[in-house]
Amino acid sequence: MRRLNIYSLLVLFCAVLPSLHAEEGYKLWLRYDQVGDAQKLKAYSQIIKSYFVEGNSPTHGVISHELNVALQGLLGKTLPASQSVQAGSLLVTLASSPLLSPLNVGEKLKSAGDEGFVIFTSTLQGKKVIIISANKTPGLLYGTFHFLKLIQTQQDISNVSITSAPKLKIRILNHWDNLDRTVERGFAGFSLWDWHKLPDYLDPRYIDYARANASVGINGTVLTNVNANALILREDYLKKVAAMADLFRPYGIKVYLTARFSAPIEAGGLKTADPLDTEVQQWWKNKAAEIYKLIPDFGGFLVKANSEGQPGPQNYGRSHAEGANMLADAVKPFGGIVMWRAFVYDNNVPEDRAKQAYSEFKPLDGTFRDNVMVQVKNGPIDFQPREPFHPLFGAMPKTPLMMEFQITQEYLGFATHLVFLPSLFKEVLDTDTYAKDKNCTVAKIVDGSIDNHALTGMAGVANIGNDRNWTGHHFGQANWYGFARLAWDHSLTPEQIADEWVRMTFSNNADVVAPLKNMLLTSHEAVVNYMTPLGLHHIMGYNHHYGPGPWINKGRPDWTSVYYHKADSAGIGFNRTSTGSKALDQYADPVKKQMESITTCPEKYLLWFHHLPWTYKTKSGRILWDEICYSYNEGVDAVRVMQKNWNSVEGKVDAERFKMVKDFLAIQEKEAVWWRDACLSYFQSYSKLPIPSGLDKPPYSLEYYQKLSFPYAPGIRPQW
Ligand code: GCW
Repeated sequence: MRRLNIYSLLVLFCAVLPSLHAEEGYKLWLRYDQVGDAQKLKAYSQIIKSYFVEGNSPTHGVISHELNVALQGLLGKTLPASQSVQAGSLLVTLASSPLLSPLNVGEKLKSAGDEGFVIFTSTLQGKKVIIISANKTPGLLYGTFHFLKLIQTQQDISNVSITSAPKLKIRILNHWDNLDRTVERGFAGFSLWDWHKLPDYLDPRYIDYARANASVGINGTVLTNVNANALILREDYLKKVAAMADLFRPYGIKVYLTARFSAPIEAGGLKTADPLDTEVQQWWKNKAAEIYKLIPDFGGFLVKANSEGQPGPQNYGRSHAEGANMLADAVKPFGGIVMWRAFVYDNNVPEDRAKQAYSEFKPLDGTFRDNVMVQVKNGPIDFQPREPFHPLFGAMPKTPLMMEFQITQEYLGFATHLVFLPSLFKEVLDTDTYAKDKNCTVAKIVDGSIDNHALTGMAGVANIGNDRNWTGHHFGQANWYGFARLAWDHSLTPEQIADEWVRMTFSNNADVVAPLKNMLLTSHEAVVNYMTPLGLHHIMGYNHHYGPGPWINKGRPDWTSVYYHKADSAGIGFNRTSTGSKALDQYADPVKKQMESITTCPEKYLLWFHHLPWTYKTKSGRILWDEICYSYNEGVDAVRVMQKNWNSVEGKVDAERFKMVKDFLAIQEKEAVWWRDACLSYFQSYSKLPIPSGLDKPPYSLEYYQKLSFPYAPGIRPQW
């Protein structure tokens, strides 16, 4: 009996072993599981009988490989790769192919540029085929992945007609990865880049990284942290970078690096890094030439200068433009660009931190070289759960402004909270800046359509590490995916993105799609409510930014919480109106007017712009204090609904991912309660008002919450 038990356990263990391996989340949204719906499977198999990839560049090789793997998985059988047009061919070829001459494909691709594509059903040589075509090879790659997505999400492909082109030119990930493999604000393990073994050993994972990015149209990657190390510019490191660039090239991905402004001193032995010094200028020119010799398609530099202790042109009394232009001149002959960050603020400046980037950069509009983009974070403080849009959007018409979003959840619960960021991204992109007139949304500023810029882009601070599932939380993958989809097409809705991602990553089963979409689409509002409702911001733990810390009042004032919430016995909130810091002066008139008036200011931004008494009557009819209490509770409740939704898919998704997400949701629930209780305890010490009846009261004293400490919270360099 005993033996039998052990035996059956063993059999059971062996039976789950393969699926354990298969369900670790490594495959992201490229799972290519066989189409479950038998009718659809039959229809797909009747329509596509073989594939024909015409051309033989390395990218064509990538396409053939992907089609081979994907179609085999999705259709459950090997499709022949043919070299001629046949009935049921999936033909992948450039518009210039003589095969397509009868079809006038060029016309369809007129505004598709170098990366756009068409997918259409047609008749060629009397045979019914599906054609994926593009002006240039990258378009074929993107078209292929798009086509595969149609099957992954079980769309009808009996008569396809799709044209798609990216709205932005540069769609790039920013890795805040250090050379020692720690990742600043990274919560998914260590850096993927194994610098020690490069360039001799190329981890196959680099290819999977490139594939995943190509599948969603990412075409650039900044490998190194913006808090930069000049070592990356040394010859041996550049060779490592070149090895990665060689791997990424067939996937349409260019490599970029961060440039430490003081590199001429640290890496070049010069006495200064003054951008107007001719020796310094020459050093950068030589460095650029050296880089381009190794990496002919090197993308360029990303720079954080004179911000949070980083060196920059202001160390020499020069402006950001003078610094950026020096680097721009160095890479210009090779077609490179400079992405110069506008994330600057200085605690020696007595001005509201929210105003400083604008004050610094707006006067520089029109003084940057044409290969410089100014990279602006979505909001004026720092990737908070919710911020109004950054006032620089719309304020620098002569300069291409690049959007910087944070995909890694530095301020949104790290990797254990499920928060679907496309909701946050879209809220910002769709906001009207009124820069010229109405309908000048942030998206239209960024895509260059308002001010006629050809150089356009969007950067996402990556949430990727060497965890097997890449992003720590299985649902963190949706943020990588969603960022990329919006960088390609900012008109997509969070609902569309969630739908695609759920179907590809989990299941097309309606009983799974509906609850998972519900979780995703309610998650952003939930985190805002349980962390920083009604416009509150920057009240997290000090330095590591983990958990609540509204009491933080020591150190650099603009790194404390009290600087931002300004709670006192009279009320709470940061007055940024004309009677306060006047930050609203930095916005166009209609925005300013709307936010300035307490009756028209949306309540989601109330305490961002106004300081109000605890007894102020909010739109719900409740006093402000009560509204804060209810909002925190709504956040907690929403997490509990997410848990219910997730529990409903047990048995309908694989057990491994189910368990991990369930455990993470329990952490999220616990931490949402912690945020609520800690913040309400603290604010109550000022409001002196009771928690409304019916709502949970914090179980511990304020001192209890204040004493919690997390010396090893992840995301910053270990300090032991
Ligand atoms: O939000 C802050 C982070 C820093 C980061 C900085 C930046 C890379 O706390 O860790 O540094 O933003 O964006 O430069």
